[in-house]
Amino acid sequence: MNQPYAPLATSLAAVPVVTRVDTVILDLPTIRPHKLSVATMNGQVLMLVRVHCSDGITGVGEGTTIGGLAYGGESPESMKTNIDCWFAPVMLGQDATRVQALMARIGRMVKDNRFAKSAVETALLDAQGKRLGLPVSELLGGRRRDRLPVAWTLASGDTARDIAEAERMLDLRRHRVFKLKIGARPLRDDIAHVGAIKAALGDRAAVRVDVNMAWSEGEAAYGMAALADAGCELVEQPVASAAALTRLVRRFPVALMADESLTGPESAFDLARVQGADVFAVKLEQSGGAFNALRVAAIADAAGIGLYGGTMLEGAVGTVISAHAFATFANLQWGTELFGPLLLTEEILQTPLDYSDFELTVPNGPGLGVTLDEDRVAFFARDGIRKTIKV
Ligand code: MUC
Ligand code: MG
Repeated sequence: MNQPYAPLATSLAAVPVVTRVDTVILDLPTIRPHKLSVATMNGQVLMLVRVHCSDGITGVGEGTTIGGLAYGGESPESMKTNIDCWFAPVMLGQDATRVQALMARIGRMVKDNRFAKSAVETALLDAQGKRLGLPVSELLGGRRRDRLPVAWTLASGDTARDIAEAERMLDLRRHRVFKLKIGARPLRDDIAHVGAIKAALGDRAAVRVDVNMAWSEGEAAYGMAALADAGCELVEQPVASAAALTRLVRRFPVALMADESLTGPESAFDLARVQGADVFAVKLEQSGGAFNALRVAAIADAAGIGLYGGTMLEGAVGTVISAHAFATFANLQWGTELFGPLLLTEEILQTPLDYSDFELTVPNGPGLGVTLDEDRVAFFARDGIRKTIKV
């Protein structure tokens, strides 16, 4: 007689469980100082988490922030501590194949900590994809595209240097959409900076700005009008308050994008309900992981809000999980900014990601489809080999 299901005892015995959770912090230099209104970054700190399973499979995930605690309530160090002390005990011995069930279990025991949750979920998805022989994008519903357009951020703080950098990116055919970080200088200086860059690049490139919440509502009203005149096509999070975003949207002939206001499906729903933005910058870490990012995208779609694939300046692992998620989005009208690994001087993958013809190729192998170069990881680990050599 056909037995459609294996007896319970056999299937339970075969279930791979989480056996160990390791974390490590890497310190990597950036190619140049990266100046935002909230912080100047001279390097990036990556928190890598590895989830080891009883079937011998290990998945990897990553957490980063921007300028330590300058952008939000989590730091790479807080992610490491909280995963070591509070996530790991909740995960050990649990079924590693039920990623959403295990994330729900973690959610019951651990409040907030969206970035750390995103890193752990990434590692579980990587492991499950490897187990099934499928790219993570297939576990997230199935990819709709293999290549993603990638914008570059000009943030050297110097107009001439930014123009030269943009010209180099155009020559290399790496980027033709440029996001300018503004908000740290007087408003008129910022407008002149944007206008000079747009005038130099002309129709060869699109120019957008990110104010990272630095402006008051009044400054934003003046700034958005002037930026539209300067040929800027999109303004990202000019003010902190979601209510102020709602009052600014569609008053000027320039798209308004929400970033920091989006902290997951609930805030996305609140903003969508009042049509508070033209575009959502979806970030996996800000959303609390890939599944939540898909929920944010579905809310935007339902509300007629455009989508953009954002970054927390992640390294390779965080960039690739974002790429897998964005590859499944029904709409991605504004492309992505998944350039994080290109801002770092060091490669930590065995095979670097493919950035070519203005796009990033979404890896196709099982899981995330990337392999860490363990020697490089050991070298750049905090208190690791590099530190030992220096001392
Ligand atoms: C942000 O606020 O969007 C994305 C690109 C970049 O340079 O900084 C980030 C953060
Ligand atoms: Mg932003």
